[in-house]
Amino acid sequence: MTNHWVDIKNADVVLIMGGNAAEAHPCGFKWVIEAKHHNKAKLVVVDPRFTRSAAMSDYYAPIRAGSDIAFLGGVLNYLLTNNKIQTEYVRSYTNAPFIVNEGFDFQDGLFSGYDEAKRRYSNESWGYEMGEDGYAKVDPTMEHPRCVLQVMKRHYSRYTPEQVSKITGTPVKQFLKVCEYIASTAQPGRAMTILYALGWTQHSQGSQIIRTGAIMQLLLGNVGIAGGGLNALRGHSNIQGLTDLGLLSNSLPGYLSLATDKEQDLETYYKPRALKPLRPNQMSYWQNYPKFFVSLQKAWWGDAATKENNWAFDYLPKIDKLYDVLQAFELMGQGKLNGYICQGFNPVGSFPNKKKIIAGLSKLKFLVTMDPLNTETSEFWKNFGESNDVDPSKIQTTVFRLPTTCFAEEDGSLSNSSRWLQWHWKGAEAPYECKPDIEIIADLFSRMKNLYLKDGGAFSDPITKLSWPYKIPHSPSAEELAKEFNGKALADIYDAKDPTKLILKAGEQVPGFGVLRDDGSTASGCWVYAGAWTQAGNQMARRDNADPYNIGQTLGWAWAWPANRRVLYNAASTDPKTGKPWNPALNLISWNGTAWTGSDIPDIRPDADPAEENRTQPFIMTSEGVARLFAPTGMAEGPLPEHYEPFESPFPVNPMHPKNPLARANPAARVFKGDMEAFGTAKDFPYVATSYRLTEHFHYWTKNVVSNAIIQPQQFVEIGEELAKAKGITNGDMVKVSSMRGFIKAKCLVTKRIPQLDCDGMKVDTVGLPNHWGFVGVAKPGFLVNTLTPFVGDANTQTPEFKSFLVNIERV
Ligand SMILES: Nc1nc2c(c(=O)[nH]1)N[C@H]1C(S)=C(S)[C@@H](COP(=O)(O)OP(=O)(O)OC[C@H]3O[C@@H](n4cnc5c(=O)[nH]c(N)nc54)[C@H](O)[C@@H]3O)O[C@H]1N2
Ligand SMILES: Nc1nc2c(c(=O)[nH]1)N[C@H]1C(S)=C(S)[C@@H](COP(=O)(O)OP(=O)(O)OC[C@H]3O[C@@H](n4cnc5c(=O)[nH]c(N)nc54)[C@H](O)[C@@H]3O)O[C@H]1N2
Ligand SMILES: [Mo]
Repeated sequence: MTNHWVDIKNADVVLIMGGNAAEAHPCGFKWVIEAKHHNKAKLVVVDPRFTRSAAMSDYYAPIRAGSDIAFLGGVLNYLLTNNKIQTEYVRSYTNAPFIVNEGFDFQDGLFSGYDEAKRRYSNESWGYEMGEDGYAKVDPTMEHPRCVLQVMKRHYSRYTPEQVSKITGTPVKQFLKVCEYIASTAQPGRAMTILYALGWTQHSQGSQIIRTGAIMQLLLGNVGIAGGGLNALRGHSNIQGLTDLGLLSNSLPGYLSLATDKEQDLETYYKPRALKPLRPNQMSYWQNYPKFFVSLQKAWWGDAATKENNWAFDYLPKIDKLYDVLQAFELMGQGKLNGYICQGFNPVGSFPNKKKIIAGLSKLKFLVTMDPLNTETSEFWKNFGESNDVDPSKIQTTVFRLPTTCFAEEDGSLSNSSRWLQWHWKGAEAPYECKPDIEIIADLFSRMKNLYLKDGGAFSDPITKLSWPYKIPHSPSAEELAKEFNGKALADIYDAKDPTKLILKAGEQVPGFGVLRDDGSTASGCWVYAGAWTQAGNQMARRDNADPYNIGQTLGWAWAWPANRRVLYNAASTDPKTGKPWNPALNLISWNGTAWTGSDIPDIRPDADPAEENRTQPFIMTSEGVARLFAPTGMAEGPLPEHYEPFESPFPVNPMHPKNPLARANPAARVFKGDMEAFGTAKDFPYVATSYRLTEHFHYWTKNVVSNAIIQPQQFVEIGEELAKAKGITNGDMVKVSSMRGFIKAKCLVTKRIPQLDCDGMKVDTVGLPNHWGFVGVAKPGFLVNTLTPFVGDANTQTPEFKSFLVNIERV
């Protein structure tokens, strides 16, 4: 979230699109109700289904799954042609005035720089025109034909309401009504928040859907303000913590990244990461990358990370490709990966194309599951049901099951969607032989280290020299780890501007990332968490809910990264000329003549006077200092979002580019060899399927709980009345739903809540698949929804396309 849960109450319009907060985030959804009651906010829901969120809305519009870029592209066109943008905000705080290179082009659905053989873009032609002073050129009038605003106007002019309706199936009138609600927030003093989750992320173009939402919010001046923002409602209670701590194959803690195999020395590694500012006076905060990186290496390897060995840079692996979950199972299937530690993860249930997942597991020599529960994954070899995925007599895989505790049986902190780190205390002892995850991993580590010390081995330094300063080596405590993430001074630290002024003594906890150094004198395991456990103690355990401005800004409650800031980019909530809030009633920060003060921690240089020419801008993490409407780097499939069809869709061509087959689905998405042929077509699988959650279950855990199993006992699928009639299906019938990858059988619920859509004369029906059951647990054993889903992911994140694919349905 750019903002936070409580802040939702400050919104004038709440757009829930690509999520179903009432169902999947029922506690947080109360702030939507607060906004409605106390702020007269309008709730607008856009979803293929009339959901529990829609039931509480002021306006609902249906949409075909997988077509959100077309919808939002149409909104951008509406805003740009009707001048419903907050012009001064856009001029000062976005890259709308930046001039794009002459070489940039977009033709037939493809941007310049496409390599068809590699299915990959080179982004060389997507940059800005550079001036002789070394800075990017801008045109503050935003009239230059190649400035970002004009490039965008041309790009989105193709998304007319009629074209949007053809692609999305949303009737023109309903689409325009949603545009009106959205456009009503283009003025200072009105705010819209967007709440989204998997309905946006789980698509082959998910990242670009989210970007389109962000672009829309920027044009409206809704980013950085109270009641605004782009708010990802995260999933598992600590999944925000997972990304913060870098638990992805290409990440390091604090959004640092692993080096690629082309970056074998430290200087080459820093170059694309510690970027110089593209405009005068801008902070380009990532210039501090070396401080965060060296501090991380010191936290991990202590005295073994020295200036001479480049802070142990060689101890880190260099990656040749992304090792995401799809990649791991692809490699397993090829026999190139033969051991797998599966910690708190049930891929047989949760990853696409169950047959392919099971085929991969079947080739392993060993599988370790660490879980409080028994799972489908630990029993993959059982060949449950009718799908005949495995022959148990031929499986050689040894499965080790290590029972773990769960969060209620441990101390620790959870990072929620608001970026708040909230400390929690153990509520009960774990039963039986369960051990905390930390203890299992720590024990595994010490045994491996001892083996290396005893027997030697190739390049064992990264393991034998790992710093391990915990009181009980086989069981580090949550407190010790939290202090390590925060970081401490390894030597006396003096003020950078006044070298006589001692600011921190050796051994003291750092107060924040501002004091981190790149000379080895500080350590910090996750720079964005610096400030969470300072000399003043555990900030995550704070429980002061004082709200002095009465707008939900409780800076004394827990601790938020970065720097306890609650609304990111909050300097954009002020008029660039005066530094006074656009909306004085919702004061995040304002300029008092000498400093920035207010209800939040300023997201700008503390003494950045608005009167200064070229003063520091609020988007300090970009090298431009402003937000990117047009992204010259960072996106796999182009600098501006464009509609592509899901890999399986009822449209044989992309209606935006009917003549170019290369531009049908995301041209930069990674498709493994053989998987392109495994996509189905509308001839055999004429219906759009989408999968989702129910309040009554949490994934595949609660089917182990009797009470949950009683309320939602078994798999069902949902279809609309038109489709039911066409197929002769009545409510309660057993049906078989099949895709190119297999089939499931389930009870069918016929509902008015899934409307049939009309896409330019083509009738589109949706099959809804709640995704909570399997063959382990106390609920009725049966099929897994992910038998049906395709093995393809988003081009940037590799999040699987769970939300739009093709199926057939028949009564059995
Ligand atoms: N009770 C309960 N709560 C949960 C969970 C749970 O299992 N049970 N899981 C948690 C986790 S891990 C997560 S990640 C979150 C997920 O939270 P959500 O993303 O809100 O949950 P989903 O139900 O997967 O999907 C949301 C909605 O997206 C819609 N949708 C599908 N395709 C599209 C599309 O193309 N466009 C648009 N606009 N909408 C589409 C679906 O119809 C559905 O209503 O929930 C969390 N909360
Ligand atoms: N078709 C389809 N598939 C989906 C989705 C969808 O919308 N549609 N959503 C996707 C999403 S967003 C998610 S997050 C995934 C979830 O997929 P998974 O993470 O694979 O599934 P879960 O059942 O949430 O959790 C896995 C296991 O973690 C265990 N666990 C709980 N607490 C602890 C602990 O403290 N330690 C350890 N070691 N284990 C613990 C649980 O018992 C459970 O067995 O599913 C994905 N799959
Ligand atoms: Mo999730």
